[in-house]
Amino acid sequence: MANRCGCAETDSAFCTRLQKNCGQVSGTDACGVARTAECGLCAGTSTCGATNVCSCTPETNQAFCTRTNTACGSRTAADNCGTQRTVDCGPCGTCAAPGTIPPLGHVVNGTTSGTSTMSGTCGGGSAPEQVWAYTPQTSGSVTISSCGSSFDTVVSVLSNTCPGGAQVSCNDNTTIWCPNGSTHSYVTFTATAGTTYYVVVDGSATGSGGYNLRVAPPDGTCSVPVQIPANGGSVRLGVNGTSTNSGSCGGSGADKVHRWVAPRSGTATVTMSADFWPATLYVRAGNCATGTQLACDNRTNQFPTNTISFAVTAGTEYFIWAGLGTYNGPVVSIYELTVSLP
Ligand SMILES: [Ca+2]
Ligand SMILES: [Ca+2]
Repeated sequence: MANRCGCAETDSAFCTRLQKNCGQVSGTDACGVARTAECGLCAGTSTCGATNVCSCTPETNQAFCTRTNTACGSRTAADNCGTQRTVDCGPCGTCAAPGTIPPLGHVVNGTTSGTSTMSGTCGGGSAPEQVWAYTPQTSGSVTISSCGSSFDTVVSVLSNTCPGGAQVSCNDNTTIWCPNGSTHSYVTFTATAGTTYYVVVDGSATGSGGYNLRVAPPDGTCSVPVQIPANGGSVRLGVNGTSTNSGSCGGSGADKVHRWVAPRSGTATVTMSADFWPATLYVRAGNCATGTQLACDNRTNQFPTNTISFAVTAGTEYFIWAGLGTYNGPVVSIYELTVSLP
């Protein structure tokens, strides 16, 4: 405290004048007297440095991502010191942040880069990978093909846990036909509905790059047809295997069946866009396999769109068959089917 007549300086003013804001500070006060003052504690996450100034040490990027619950990708938020930061929280497509394959499959795309963190028993130890989670809604056979990818892929599948889950399938190269070569991968396994499978897209040797996965789900049989909502709309699937039904205009190849209950009477229209040809689309009423066929359209042109229109009665079940005109076998083809209401 000041002890000179006409001169006084509080500890607070002393600290402020010396531009200190924490800890014990010694100096000469405004009255010319040597003194030591307590300049206070630092707030929040900042700490008192050697110069008696509070400062905040910015958290690491990893700590930032963890604190902001960001598993992957770019995130902009205030860091622990209150400063806005944009942080790359790492690639999506890891065990911790896998991509999601829809239950009905179809096609997903990605690009691998960086360094290897995991591998399958059939390869991938030196190549980067990406992970996709797939939880089928139906038990049965699943097929996944990387045909169309830009590099020599290795694909493995783990069940339940990633990393470390039991490997249910692993393939580097297959002789199954693919238009762009023989280094694509092809896995097939028997899935249990509701179980999550982790599909790891890896590379042979150090291979990496753009890839796609074509996924054929178990759904689409008479016992488990693909359900179309009452209000119609689109579904996208992969299809392979062996024909289970055919229409009057064609359809001796692999197929899928969809069940739809018409919400009102009138004329419904169904279209199918396919990456295969010939392609066949037909509909049966009442019974999946043996019901009366109401319409049938077979297309032989490349990348066709099939269309059928037929009279429907409110409350009646319709079984819409989509499939390959002639091909039976393992290659995964894809299509999109759209049901339009009367
Ligand atoms: Ca790898
Ligand atoms: Ca391969």
